[in-house]
Amino acid sequence: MNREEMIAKVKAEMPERRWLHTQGVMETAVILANRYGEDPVRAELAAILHDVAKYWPTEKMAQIIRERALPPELLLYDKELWHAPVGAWVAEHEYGVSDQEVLDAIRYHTSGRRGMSKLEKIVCLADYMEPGRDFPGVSLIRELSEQDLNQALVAGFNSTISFLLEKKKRIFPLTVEARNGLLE
Ligand code: DGI
Ligand code: FE
Ligand code: FE
Repeated sequence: MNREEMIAKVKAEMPERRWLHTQGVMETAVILANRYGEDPVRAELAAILHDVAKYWPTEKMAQIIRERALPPELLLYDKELWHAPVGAWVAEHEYGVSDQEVLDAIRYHTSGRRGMSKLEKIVCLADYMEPGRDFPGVSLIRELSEQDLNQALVAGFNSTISFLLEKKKRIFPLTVEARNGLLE
């Protein structure tokens, strides 16, 4: 599947506002890849597909997690986490992506994990700070992203963790580990 076919198929999977967000993540991921010495083509590919499963019905995501042996503990945490590993599965099996690092950038774009690759960090950070994002702390994340990929990403996880604490939600352990790893 070429880039244009992929874009058309992804666009058809989501409402207009989510496609605008995806385009913002694509642009931002390319900028960050060029800034931090990563391949902009792979960063853009992961960005195109990162939210491909965002609008799948909950039950369909749960089914993929169970049947395709994705980490079952995901089912104990917020459903918002599920579209990332399911998206990686869709990218591989419905879009023919075979680059494991691109698939991992999709897989970990929401939760993060300890020892993230540069590509994973770029996609996760681009998702936090694309131009359409507006939440408390986003301007600090954008500022930090000019100088320090790790510190910018820590600021991103800080805002998610604060949000989850405020909502009295559970925190997926990989997010805590991702943040700890970046601070070591
Ligand atoms: O898919 P997007 O909206 O573009 O962004 P995302 O993939 O980063 O999803 C973020 C949502 O996931 C956000 O509303 C917080 C929620 N979430 C729930 N539990 C966790 C979590 N995010 C992280 N990083 N860790 C969690 O434990
Ligand atoms: Fe997402
Ligand atoms: Fe996103």
